[in-house]
Amino acid sequence: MASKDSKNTAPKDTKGLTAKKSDDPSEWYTQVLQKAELIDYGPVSGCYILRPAAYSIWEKVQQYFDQLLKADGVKNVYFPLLIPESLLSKEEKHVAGFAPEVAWVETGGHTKLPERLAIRPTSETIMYEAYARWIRSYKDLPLRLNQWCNVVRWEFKHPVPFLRSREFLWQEGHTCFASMDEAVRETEKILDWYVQVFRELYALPVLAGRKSEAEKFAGAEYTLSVEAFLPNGKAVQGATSHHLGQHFSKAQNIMFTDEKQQQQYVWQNSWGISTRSIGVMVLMHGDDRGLVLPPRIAEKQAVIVPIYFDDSKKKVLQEAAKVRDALAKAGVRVHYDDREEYSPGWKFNEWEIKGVPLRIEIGPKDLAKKQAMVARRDTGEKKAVLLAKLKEDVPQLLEKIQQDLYAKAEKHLHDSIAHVTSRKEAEKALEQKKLLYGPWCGMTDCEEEFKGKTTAKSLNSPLQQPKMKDEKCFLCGQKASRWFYFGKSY
Ligand code: 86X
Repeated sequence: MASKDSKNTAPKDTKGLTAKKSDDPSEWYTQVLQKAELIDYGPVSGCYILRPAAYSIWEKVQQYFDQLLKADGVKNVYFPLLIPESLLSKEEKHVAGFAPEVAWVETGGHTKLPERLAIRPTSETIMYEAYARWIRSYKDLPLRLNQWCNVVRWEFKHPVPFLRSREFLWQEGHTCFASMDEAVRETEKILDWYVQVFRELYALPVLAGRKSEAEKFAGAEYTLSVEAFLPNGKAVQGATSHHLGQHFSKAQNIMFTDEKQQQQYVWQNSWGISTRSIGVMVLMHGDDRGLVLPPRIAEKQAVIVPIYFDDSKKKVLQEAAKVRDALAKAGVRVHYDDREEYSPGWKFNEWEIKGVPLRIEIGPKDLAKKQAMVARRDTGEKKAVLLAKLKEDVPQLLEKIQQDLYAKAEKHLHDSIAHVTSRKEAEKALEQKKLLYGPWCGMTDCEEEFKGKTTAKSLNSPLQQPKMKDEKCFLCGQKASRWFYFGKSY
């Protein structure tokens, strides 16, 4: 009940986090996900329930990215979940290395199937089998399709919700072009869109660039990626955009007749972003009080908590409802928490754990001054705003929070980059949980050797970079070919 003494004395909090982000990050992460009601555990290890709070974030990503795709002429499709073993094995490099991760269906009811069926780990082979039949002439190109779906990869490393789950949601784009040039240009365009998703929605800065030979998708000519850098000193791949060259079109015979009546293999790309991105956002912005949501992906952007006593109840509830209506009209995703069975303090805690960007408190003293108290989730700052100004100030504040979260994360990223020119500097920087940036030879054995000793690997290499003069590889001292980011990674 909202009673006289409920205003400042929240009940001993049983909902709050008991782990600190800096002391025990993995316990903190587990608690945040559960207490913010993003995730619950399903009956199968590594397969998680995405509750409404998590799924709504994914829907925002879908909406935003889908719009970019549609405006650019990409069409959505849905291909079957089950892929016959013979089809999955069509492109050797595709399955090589991945085979231990494939989950299989072997029986239908009580009958053993004549051929095992893979639960899609990715859909290259099943889509390209159809592409080979659909594409006949240059007039059928480009063919640019995307699907939003789930995939299963039977990881054996211990599962982590969002970051390393056995089933996850993603979009996978699969495109075919008549020329290599068009395909190459598309890989960079898509990469840019992924940068935008991270920046504009998740308020996360990422490093965009090209993967090393060792870290690229084996079925690709080259792989572009965006990488985020987490507060725990680990990098994590956020999305990828591959140029597949003609590897798959040759393996699966995807050919077209060009304008000179010549038979040609198509040039292909594939690209994807997954629900892993939600985990990156949680880890990056969350704090000791719980989740911190960037306003653009928050289902509830502001929550109104009325504070009243018996004699002020009617008036407060009335005014709070008016504020809700005015904010909704101004385009704010506002929630009015008028539950009577919880105290204001209890509600404050709940919305804090759940990461709602703004809390608007309305009590009798505030109303007497024609104002409300507005508290920011990200900084804890609280200030009075005139009721009449809420409809302008709240949207502005939300935008400010979005920008500030990005700026804070960007500063962390910037401060975490160590420019290195020698192995000694590199090892020291890793101990300090830094990200390495240095001139590198690009050789796989050089990368492998360093990875064996430090577990750090190459992340990517910016597409635009300073001209190489006579730089030496920071690891082996041989001639360097490009500037690369290195770091410990998820
Ligand atoms: C690589 C490549 C690519 C479309 C993307 O990264 C974006 C969206 N696909 C995915 N990859 C596999 O090809 C793969 C294959 C098998 Cl058989 C597997 F079991 C796991 C895999 N994991 C990743």
